[in-house]
Amino acid sequence: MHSSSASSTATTAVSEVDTTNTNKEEYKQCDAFFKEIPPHADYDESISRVQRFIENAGAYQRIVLVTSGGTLVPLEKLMVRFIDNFSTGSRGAASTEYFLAAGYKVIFLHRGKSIQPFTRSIPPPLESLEVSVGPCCLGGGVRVKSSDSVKVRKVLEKYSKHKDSILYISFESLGDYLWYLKGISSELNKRVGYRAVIYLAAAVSDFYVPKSEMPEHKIQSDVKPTINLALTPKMIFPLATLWAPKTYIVSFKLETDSGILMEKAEKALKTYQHNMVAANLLTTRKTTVTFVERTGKVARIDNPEEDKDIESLMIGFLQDRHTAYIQTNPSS
Ligand code: PAZ
Repeated sequence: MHSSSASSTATTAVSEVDTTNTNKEEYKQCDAFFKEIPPHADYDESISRVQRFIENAGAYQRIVLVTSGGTLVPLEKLMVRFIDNFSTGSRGAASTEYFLAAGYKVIFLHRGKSIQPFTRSIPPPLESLEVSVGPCCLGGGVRVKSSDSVKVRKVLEKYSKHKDSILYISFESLGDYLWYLKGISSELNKRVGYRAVIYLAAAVSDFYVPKSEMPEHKIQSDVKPTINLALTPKMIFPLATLWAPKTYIVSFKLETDSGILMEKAEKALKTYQHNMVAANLLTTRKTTVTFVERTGKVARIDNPEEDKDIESLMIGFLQDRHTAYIQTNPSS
């Protein structure tokens, strides 16, 4: 049986922070990053797709931007090598399915080859398909093996139900990702407002190689290379205060040391002023996630069975919190 629990306790409320002295510097750092790193060649076309998706969604529709997978950081302008991270995209892909089931439309901003909604649950084609005997016209050809057919059918049914409610936008690099985050969140703020959720499950690199430090050509191996990394500007602050202040923003905090996780989650809320942090540890991220809210409320979601999706419980919890948020913003 699927056992799970969500427990709530109140901690000290995360206090409001006066941003007047800090925001100029934070915004400036982001502007400098966007001046240095141009958007992807498909950026304008992708933002037009986002606009059409939102327009077609209807006036009262809730929409969530789910970010998923890891960002790549190029080491050379003509890139051969890059820095990457561990993220598989499993969290974002599973969450997308549960948001769809909860009635949200989803903009799925994902790393190109990361795990995808729906296909994540079916075996790869070379394992699940077989050649059937006889000529094609008499029913011969390729078919799903009987051992997989129930599973594949269920996924196909779910996919056809939701396929018009999901918009796929892919990224590879840190720069592509941050441009899309800014562009899509601004559209959501303008056109969807309080009914929009921004769910930041992607693992975003904290470091990058500035253009001025980046060699044009492949780094040669005859000398030991020196790579100068710069800190990626913290984008959640401008996201929450400038680009998309009406939206309900959930960021994720990943740590490997359990001793600092909650402290870091609370600090993130205080610094960035968004709505919720989902705190998780690398090794237990599929079984435990702790939500911390601006009000100071803490809710721990436990899912002892790793083969079940913890995201089902997470999205149920978030949907309730988002409903409460919409209700406290009467103009929505
Ligand atoms: O992508 P995945 O399912 O392998 O992992 C999910 C996760 C750990 C990347 C996500 O839950 C998360 O914590 N994202 C934010 C990571 C960060 O602190 O940058």
